[in-house]
Amino acid sequence: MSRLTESPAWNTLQNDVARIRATSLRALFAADPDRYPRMTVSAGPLFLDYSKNLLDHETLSHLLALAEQEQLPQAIRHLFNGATVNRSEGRAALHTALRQGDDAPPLWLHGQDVSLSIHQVLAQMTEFVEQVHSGTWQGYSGHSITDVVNIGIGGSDLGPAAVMAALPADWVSLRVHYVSNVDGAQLSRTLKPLNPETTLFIVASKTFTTQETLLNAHSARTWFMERAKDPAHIARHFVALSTNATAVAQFGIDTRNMFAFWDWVGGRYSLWSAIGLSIALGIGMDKFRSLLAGAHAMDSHFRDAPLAENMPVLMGLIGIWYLNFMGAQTQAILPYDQGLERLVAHIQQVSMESTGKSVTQEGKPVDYATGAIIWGGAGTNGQHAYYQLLHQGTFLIPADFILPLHSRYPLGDHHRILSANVLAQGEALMRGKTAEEVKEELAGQNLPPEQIQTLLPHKIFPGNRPCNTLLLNQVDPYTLGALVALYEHRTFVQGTLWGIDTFDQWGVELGKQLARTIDAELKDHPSAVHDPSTTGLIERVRSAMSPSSSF
Ligand code: G6Q
Repeated sequence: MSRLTESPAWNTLQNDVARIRATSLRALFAADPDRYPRMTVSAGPLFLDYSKNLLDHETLSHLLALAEQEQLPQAIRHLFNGATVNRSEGRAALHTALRQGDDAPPLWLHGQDVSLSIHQVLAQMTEFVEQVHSGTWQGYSGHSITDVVNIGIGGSDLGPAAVMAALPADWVSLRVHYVSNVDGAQLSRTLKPLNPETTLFIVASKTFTTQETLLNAHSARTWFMERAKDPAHIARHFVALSTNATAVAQFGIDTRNMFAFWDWVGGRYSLWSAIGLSIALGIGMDKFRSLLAGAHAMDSHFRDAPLAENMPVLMGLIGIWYLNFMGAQTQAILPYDQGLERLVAHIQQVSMESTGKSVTQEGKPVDYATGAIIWGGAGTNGQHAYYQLLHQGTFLIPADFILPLHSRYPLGDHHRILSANVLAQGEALMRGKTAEEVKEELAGQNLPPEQIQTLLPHKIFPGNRPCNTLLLNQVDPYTLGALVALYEHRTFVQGTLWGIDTFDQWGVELGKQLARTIDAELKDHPSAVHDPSTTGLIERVRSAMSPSSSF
């Protein structure tokens, strides 16, 4: 047993489980006519209904007590003040400072005013975006830029790509493409229709050492040079977003064309920094600032609202309730907005890379679950695919439904029907359908009793399956900023209560290390010792690469 699992607040919650298992959402709603108004909360442009969760007011107060016991309010203050919350890497995590706006007071970190540096880079971005949009920044043949290719991976790709996918195409003044995968297919297919004279490459890499990004950037440069010929033209077509000026210069990008950020910006929390340049080029600096302002609205709410009315806190605690006490392992994110589909992958990274840890900040093994498996996709598509398992499967899967109240693409009855579907799914998961209800329904269809008996078990829906419903007015940069920041802070709440390092990611290292070894073997014949399976597979891959291969 650890300090956390032996603690009074944890024990109280464990004792709540039997009471909650013995009741049902139907019963909880019947017992409290005010359950819906009491279990809704607004934050900035977002509204959350969390009343369809498997908990009562007592459980909620016990979860809040756990948050107090684990000193969440202090942790939030530390996060905003620039304390070294990422202890294993000895860093602050100051993504909140990136979105404070122009009137932000100085924020000192290691003798440097972070606010000042942020504003300098924002000013540099503003000037650059203005030059590209006005056509003052021209390609090597004197034409304006029409296409931007962001080359980056993980945190240097997912956030910006998710934001751009969410926003309406007619807001975008340049075509923005994202290349992340080292699979050459992605770069080749992206470059095929592009004109090098009017294409700008953004090499986005915090470290500027990431194998995939550097290889894609080198291949993009080769493609460009085959057409532009003169290396002097690179300066008009390649810019870098990085913390590593030396490596940027070594790659051959003029550091005057580099937009800096800092080690206190975590990769998956970096879309608000220079890493957002592709967004700013796509939608303009004003809308990029609006994205920052939306995130700032959520930051202010998270920092200032009491825990019991704090949206990220409540969502984080509810997630902990399911994972640590009710036996859930996964969490579905289900936006009812096609443009938000890529947001699922971004939230997945923010959450799973941040909380997929099994030791505490002090390096002690945990004896409780951490890091839910995050997955999902856009509704209504999922309803015709994996929702079957949500409704009648054997796992408890809490779901977050996300619905914009107004569509960016109003078209006949589409949005009303989309909305009806998401509301129906929440209700169906919660209510289910009892044996009596099924019998009555089947009897109404005049089916013979034996057929009713056969069908009955298949048509019962156990119900009692929880969800949150998040409403937003419409998808715009401000709302999106708030939505992404909500999930960032929800993740921080969970990481804090689990006592883990939310901001490191050592788990990605081993695969990278081994890939380098195996790549050397694929090139120059094996030397390292592997298990028989890996050795056998290396052999097959290597022989398939030999020119004489018929594999
Ligand atoms: C995010 C992770 C990871 C990172 C990528 C790209 O928090 O650290 O996803 O963003 O590995 O790293 P670079 O930006 O350094 O290329």
